[in-house]
Amino acid sequence: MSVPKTQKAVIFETNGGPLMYKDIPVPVPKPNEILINVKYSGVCHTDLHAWKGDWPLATKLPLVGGHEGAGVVVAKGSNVTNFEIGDLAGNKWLNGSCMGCEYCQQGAEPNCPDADLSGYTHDGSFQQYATADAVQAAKIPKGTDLAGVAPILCAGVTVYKALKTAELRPGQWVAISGAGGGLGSLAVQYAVAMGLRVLGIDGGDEKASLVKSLGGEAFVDFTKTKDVVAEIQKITNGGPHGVINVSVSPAAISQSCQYVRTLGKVVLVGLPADAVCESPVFEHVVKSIQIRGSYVGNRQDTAEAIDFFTRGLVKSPIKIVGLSELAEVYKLMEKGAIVGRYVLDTSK
Ligand code: 8ID
Ligand code: ZN
Ligand code: ZN
Repeated sequence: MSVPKTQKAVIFETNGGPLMYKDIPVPVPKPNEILINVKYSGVCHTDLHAWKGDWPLATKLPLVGGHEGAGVVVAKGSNVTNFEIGDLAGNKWLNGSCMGCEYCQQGAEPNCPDADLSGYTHDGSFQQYATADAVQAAKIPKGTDLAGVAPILCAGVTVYKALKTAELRPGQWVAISGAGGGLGSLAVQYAVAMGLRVLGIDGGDEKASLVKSLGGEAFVDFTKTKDVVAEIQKITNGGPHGVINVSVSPAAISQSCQYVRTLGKVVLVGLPADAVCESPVFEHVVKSIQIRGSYVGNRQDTAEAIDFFTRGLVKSPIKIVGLSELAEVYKLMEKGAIVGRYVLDTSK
């Protein structure tokens, strides 16, 4: 396969600075890396955090963002044995980890203190050709719809792992807070596929109908409901057994500790800047609730999450626009106005 010397990318030089759509050199894979010709890339809210630089972790600069890239392997380094040219592969958030620490050793590679992150510490998928560590790169089965699978590479893997972290049983209630966004719209479907009863929480009629169409049994509109806690507890007859927090609202996250059922589990996933999850100690103890963090997923979680997609159990509610339109996507995302997920076509 012939690989050009230059390519289109969206790159920024300072956090919050101009998002430049321009020609940059095609990166050369290191011995442990593959080069992916990215066809489509999802836009995760994490990419917006990275561009703004609002997390307590510095980004690489200049930076090409993006970590939901789906494409074709067009070159590989001399040590790579698990990918062939022509295979389908994906860039995901965890680009690489040390593989030697206590956490890597037990398969908790995302928790590695030396984790290398696509679109954060390593140039990501908002370019036509992106490198990826062959150990962590996602394997995508031949014939898979690349635009549809793109959001699975971060959003899908993350919510699937978060649902496993909640340790719920079929027939129990799970609330998805932020259900109409990128992670939320996939969380609703993974939860339904796992046999759970889903209550979605988000704002606006479009998000309500999306959540219902994806199998959500109930929806609470936080912009219209006077007492969100009481309403959720009424619908679920005492509160959901688990809550997956994928909103970017600190208030919504703290609120989930109030409406969760006795013995229930609150899972933290969304990462609003400078947020604190407040849980009143008395109720926390008497109800014996648990608060757990969940951070993307490992290679096995990735393979399982992709399998749900390729088997048709989960669909990606996507809108496809050109790579050059990333700045407009960020504007909509900042307002909470995105229903489902935006995916960038790198040829436009
Ligand atoms: O591994 C992880 N923990 C991980 C992986 C991937 C993404 C964490 N994240 C983080 C992102 O960095 C971001 O902080 O998850 C968060 C959500 O990412 P997203 O799904 O890509 O964002 P989105 O599409 O903008 O969806 C957010 C939704 O939250 C709703 C919005 O309306 C939107 O639909 N929301 C808000 I903002 N306030 C709400 C509230 N009070 C609310 N929903 C319910 N109640
Ligand atoms: Zn992400
Ligand atoms: Zn490690």
